[in-house]
Amino acid sequence: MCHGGCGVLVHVQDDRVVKVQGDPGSPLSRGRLCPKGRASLEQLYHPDRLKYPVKRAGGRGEGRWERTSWEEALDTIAEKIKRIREDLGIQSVAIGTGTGRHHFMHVIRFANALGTPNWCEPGTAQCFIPRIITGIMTYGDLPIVDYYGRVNPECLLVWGHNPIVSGPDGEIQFRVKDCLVRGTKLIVVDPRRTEMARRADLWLQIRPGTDAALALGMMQVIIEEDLYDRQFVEKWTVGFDRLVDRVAEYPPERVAEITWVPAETIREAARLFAVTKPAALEWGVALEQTPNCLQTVRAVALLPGITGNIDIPGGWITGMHLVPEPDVLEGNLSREMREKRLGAQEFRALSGPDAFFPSAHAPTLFDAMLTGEPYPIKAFLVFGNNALLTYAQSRRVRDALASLDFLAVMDLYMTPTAELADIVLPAASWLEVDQITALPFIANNVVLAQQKVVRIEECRQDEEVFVELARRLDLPVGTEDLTEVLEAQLGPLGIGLDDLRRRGSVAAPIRYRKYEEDGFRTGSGKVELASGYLDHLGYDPLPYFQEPPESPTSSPDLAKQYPLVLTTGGRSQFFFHSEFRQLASLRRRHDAPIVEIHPDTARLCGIREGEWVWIESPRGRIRQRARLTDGIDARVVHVEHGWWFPEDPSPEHGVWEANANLLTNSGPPYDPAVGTYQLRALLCRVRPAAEGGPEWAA
Ligand SMILES: Nc1nc2c(c(=O)[nH]1)N[C@H]1C(S)=C(S)[C@@H](COP(=O)(O)OP(=O)(O)OC[C@H]3O[C@@H](n4cnc5c(=O)[nH]c(N)nc54)[C@H](O)[C@@H]3O)O[C@H]1N2
Ligand SMILES: Nc1nc2c(c(=O)[nH]1)N[C@H]1C(S)=C(S)[C@@H](COP(=O)(O)OP(=O)(O)OC[C@H]3O[C@@H](n4cnc5c(=O)[nH]c(N)nc54)[C@H](O)[C@@H]3O)O[C@H]1N2
Ligand SMILES: [Mo]
Repeated sequence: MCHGGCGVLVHVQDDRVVKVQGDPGSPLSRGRLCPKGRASLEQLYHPDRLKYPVKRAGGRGEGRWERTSWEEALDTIAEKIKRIREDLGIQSVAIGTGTGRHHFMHVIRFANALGTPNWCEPGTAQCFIPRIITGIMTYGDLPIVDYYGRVNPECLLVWGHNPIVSGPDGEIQFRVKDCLVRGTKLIVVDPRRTEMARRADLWLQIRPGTDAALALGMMQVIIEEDLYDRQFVEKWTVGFDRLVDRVAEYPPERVAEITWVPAETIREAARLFAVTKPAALEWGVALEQTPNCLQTVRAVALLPGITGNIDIPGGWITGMHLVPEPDVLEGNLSREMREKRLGAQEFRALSGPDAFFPSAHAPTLFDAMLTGEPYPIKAFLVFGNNALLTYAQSRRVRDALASLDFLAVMDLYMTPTAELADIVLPAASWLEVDQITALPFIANNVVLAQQKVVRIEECRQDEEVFVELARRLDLPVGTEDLTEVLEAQLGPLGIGLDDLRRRGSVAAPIRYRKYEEDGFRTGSGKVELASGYLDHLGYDPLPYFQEPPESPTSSPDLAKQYPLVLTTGGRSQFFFHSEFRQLASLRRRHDAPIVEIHPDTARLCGIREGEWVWIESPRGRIRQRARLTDGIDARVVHVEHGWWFPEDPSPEHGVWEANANLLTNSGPPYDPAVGTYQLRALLCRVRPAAEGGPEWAA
């Protein structure tokens, strides 16, 4: 139901799942489950699930639907694609998806098979991909924390991340908790006092959006005080001298002014991280949601490098890569099409022909829907994304989707996004799909099998739809059954899908210091403190700090009207983005969207605990319920993302009430290399909502 990784035992009686429990034999979770996992049956059999395909019966977004057959639905979609392909070219058909669910790589595979360069996801410029490409350009691979060997990390640097709630990317929360129990020293960089921050030896309460300055400042201390790993740096890195010059611009006193973290705390954190061995970096999505995304991620990424913690037991290691990703049929996309990808010319590390993991730039794509420039986008096929909730500036997204000739959405529920579609397809949930998943993501140290145990009504898994469409369109590739693709992935393991299912999972012992045999898989064969890849693409090869474009410092006039710094999206244990608001057991535990405000600020604004509050930014306003806490800086406000109210009337389902992305900004400036827009580090103001909460909350 999330990024996965917890092994379960599924009990079936008379074709019905009656119980889902943690599997004590699971190599990652060892029998434990989070509240979402325990709500699996509620999700599987929820009465509001979409059960068969429907087509629009009234005007777009009127909420009137008519049942249709899979045959008719797929024929209609194939016909639309054919028509647009003939009239305008296949690049005018775009494919959308959400974060790494089972079908993620298959969406890319399908887009490449179709021949369109325009697939997108709310995360590519805002989540994980910047960390992956930074890992590749710097270390030749994405490093992860070594929770898997005999040596426990002695120090964890947890940055913009709350893994014991979010457990993302297959680094599940239980592993992090187990690690902490063994007495690991903890440094947490977070504007909020999370559970991790509470447990920390050092908590650096940073001003949102200033992380690059802090990382550069910590490196300045480590280098100046000679605490870096001289031997490793000399033998295995390039660009150290240039890094020394760069960090000289960031002495702790200057960094303290930028970040609000006291200079002495910066020094302490730098020392603790540098002298404790082995140490590792546990970094999160908060680094990736401002227009200085890539250089922020790069700055933080270099800390384990200069301290010699790369690929050592208990350190920051590269993975075993037991199985490859599914073949995404990249060869099917011509150079010409790659150049045409929306964003390719400007955001060369996100969308360009030389990008490691190319996708379209979402704001450019929505603009093309609205304006027809640089060329029209006429159809959007969305597989698992509630776009009105997870892209910035939701009203603009709504306008873009409403302007399309054709919108198809595949989902588990009739979401506010699906309500705008011409055709809605019923998706299978996790107990209804076949897949293999290798975790943690990218590292692929453990391979797990997941198998379809039941089938609900006419729900199908997304991959089946891609194959059906590829066949209807007579595509030259991408027409094989899913099983064939999965078997091909298992090739290197020398076992078949049935074997893997019998075993449940396969793991391999970790090998360390792999670079001693064949070097780092970067252009230079070394750790690139100065990046040759960024240099080649025309970007600064060394990390730097840039003030967020909307902040008390960079937009002081605006700050007079919106004096508070806004950040969004810290995760809740009970939801996954916009999902699960229907599930009673989870909703009971977290019934309303929560805005966190410092008690002093609340007093100034006349806000009381538990009261409904308007949060306003230059782009819009929303209502959430106040939680007063001195765990947040008095100058900062945090709102939750993903809130809609399935119980509210169709077709809007309360999407304009509490949705954080009415406040965020999808406009420029963007990160020059990866096109990131502003989901965090914005400005806002708060005041009590005299009218109370939205209707449902009454
Ligand atoms: N339960 C649950 N789990 C999830 C998800 C979910 O929705 N629900 N989503 C999944 C996905 S796709 C992702 S990407 C991951 C994300 O999971 P994480 O990487 O853990 O990210 P968040 O919880 O969004 O934010 C982490 C912390 O960043 C802090 N923060 C906010 N702004 C800043 C800033 O400017 N600088 C710093 N240093 N910190 C800041 C927040 O206070 C928060 O505590 O979680 C995944 N797992
Ligand atoms: N303001 C703000 N916005 C954010 C973030 C933030 O921190 N702040 N975080 C961002 C991040 S990191 C990410 S990754 C994105 C995530 O964005 P998304 O992954 O797009 O998340 P959702 O909007 O919840 O959309 C997922 C939809 O897919 C459906 N679904 C679930 N499983 C399946 C399936 O197997 N098949 C199909 N077809 N549908 C399925 C769900 O019912 C849901 O409607 O959000 C981003 N948006
Ligand atoms: Mo994400």
